[in-house]
Amino acid sequence: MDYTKNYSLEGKVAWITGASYGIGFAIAKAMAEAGGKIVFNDIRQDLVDKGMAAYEAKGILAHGYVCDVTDENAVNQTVETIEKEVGSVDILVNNAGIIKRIPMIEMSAADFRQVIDVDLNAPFIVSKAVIPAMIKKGGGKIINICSMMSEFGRETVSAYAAAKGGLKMLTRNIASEYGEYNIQCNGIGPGYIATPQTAPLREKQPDGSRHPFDQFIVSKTPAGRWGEASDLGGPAVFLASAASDFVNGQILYVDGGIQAYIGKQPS
Ligand code: NAP
Ligand code: GCO
Repeated sequence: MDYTKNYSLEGKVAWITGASYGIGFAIAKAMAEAGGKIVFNDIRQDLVDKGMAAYEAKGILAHGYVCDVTDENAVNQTVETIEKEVGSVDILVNNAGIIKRIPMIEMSAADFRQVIDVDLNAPFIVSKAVIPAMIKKGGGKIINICSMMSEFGRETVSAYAAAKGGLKMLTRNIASEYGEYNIQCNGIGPGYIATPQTAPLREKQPDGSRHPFDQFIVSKTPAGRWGEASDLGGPAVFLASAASDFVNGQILYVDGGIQAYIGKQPS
């Protein structure tokens, strides 16, 4: 028996939210290569078009929809459209997310709420929209993109850490409430990944030196590098496949070992 078949997503409909680029795009690409039918969304048509072109360039026939994941009506409408045009969602990856790096006492309540809305409320809204069809179908997979900030805090990311900490517990609660319907809900906790979201932390300094935060992360990571979005593809395919049918409520950290390491002593 070819055990790799347990990792196949052949014929499964996978919706990766906010996946025109970045981590979502890399996860979608890996799932496509594992046989999945890829669905993604973004908040504007031009970004969906850009995403469609990017998927096409990789030889992937993706289905793209304009949808703001914080808008429950838009999400419910999109689920109906996906079901008509592609099929009911077998795999949901709650990937769409934002961050605002502002010292807490300088952050407006509106900014705090916006981060919570996208990073925590939206995974609730989208999961709630797809679970009924998963139950009817006999099961499904939900993967929430958490963060190291599901476990740690740091200066300026109070809203993001609160959201990602909450997303860890939402993951565990969906696993608890819907496991009996053969729905597995797990999280992926990426370490520091080189995407547009972290670009400000890697900007070259005026004197051409590396950003202090860039140097900090590399010194704290045994792998000695930032993660690439493609590093998340394998873990995502595993959690989306039959190979993980008895894995539920777990957060799989894909961080190059940063959480295991005290950090390289300064030379
Ligand atoms: P990114 O490059 O900023 O991409 C985020 C994606 O989410 C974009 O496509 C964005 O679309 C979309 N999005 C934002 N708000 C949305 C909304 N309301 N509705 C629909 N789509 C929306 O971020 P990334 O680095 O790929 O991160 C993806 C996920 O991984 C996020 O949840 C992030 O918190 C998490 N994460 C990232 C890292 C890292 O180091 N990069 C580490 C741990 C976790 P627009 O272009 O339209 O804004
Ligand atoms: C930051 C970074 C992190 C990463 C990621 C780490 O400002 O600290 O953006 O939050 O995005 O979440 O796992």
